[in-house]
Amino acid sequence: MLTLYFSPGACSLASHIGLEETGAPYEAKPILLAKGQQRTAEYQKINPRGKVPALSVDGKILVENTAILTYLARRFPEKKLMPTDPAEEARGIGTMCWFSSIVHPSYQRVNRPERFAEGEAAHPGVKENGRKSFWANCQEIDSMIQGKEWIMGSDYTLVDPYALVFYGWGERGKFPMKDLSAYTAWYDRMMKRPTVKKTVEAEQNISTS
Ligand SMILES: N[C@@H](CCC(=O)N[C@@H](CS)C(=O)NCC(=O)O)C(=O)O
Repeated sequence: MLTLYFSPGACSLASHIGLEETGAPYEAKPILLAKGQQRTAEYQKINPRGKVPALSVDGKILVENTAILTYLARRFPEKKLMPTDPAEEARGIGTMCWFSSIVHPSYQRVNRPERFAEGEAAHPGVKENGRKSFWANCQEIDSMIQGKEWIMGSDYTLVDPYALVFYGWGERGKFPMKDLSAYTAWYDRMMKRPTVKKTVEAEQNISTS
């Protein structure tokens, strides 16, 4: 049994879409970050770090989008969700590691500056640095996609749903995402995939208040 713990609009959207792409039956359990549900004793038993996503595979817990997406692609090889060539697969994993270690924290500095510096006086500077870095990262994603249909090239992979998270955050943070022509054309292609559209809409229909 596969059970995904996610929060609407959070980075867990990547794993949520990844699961949908497998076509396998799964249960999706919302953990509402806005309500602090990641800090409940019940969820701490799932992921003591209090983060989403977490994927329970018959009771074994996997965390981190990069690990979950790689697991899903390997568990369902017939779905061809990651390249089979080892070097190409490593290139995809490398891109996801960059998403997780650089791109995600750049947006976090915009959203949660208090996690990066003590004292309110320091927060505007942290936010400003986050905005500059996040925008530079979005521009890098845009250039990565230029001349290609999907992030890795001509084939859709599970690196794509991870990149969707940041396009959404960019829009939410009022960054001029439409100026990024390749990233925006790719976003439109993503939203035409029934699996992606269904998952995004399912998350949007969850009330977070
Ligand atoms: N690198 C992790 C990041 C996980 C993460 O930071 N998730 C955020 C949501 S985008 C979270 O659960 N935040 C809750 C909190 O920090 O209280 C991954 O890719 O899974």
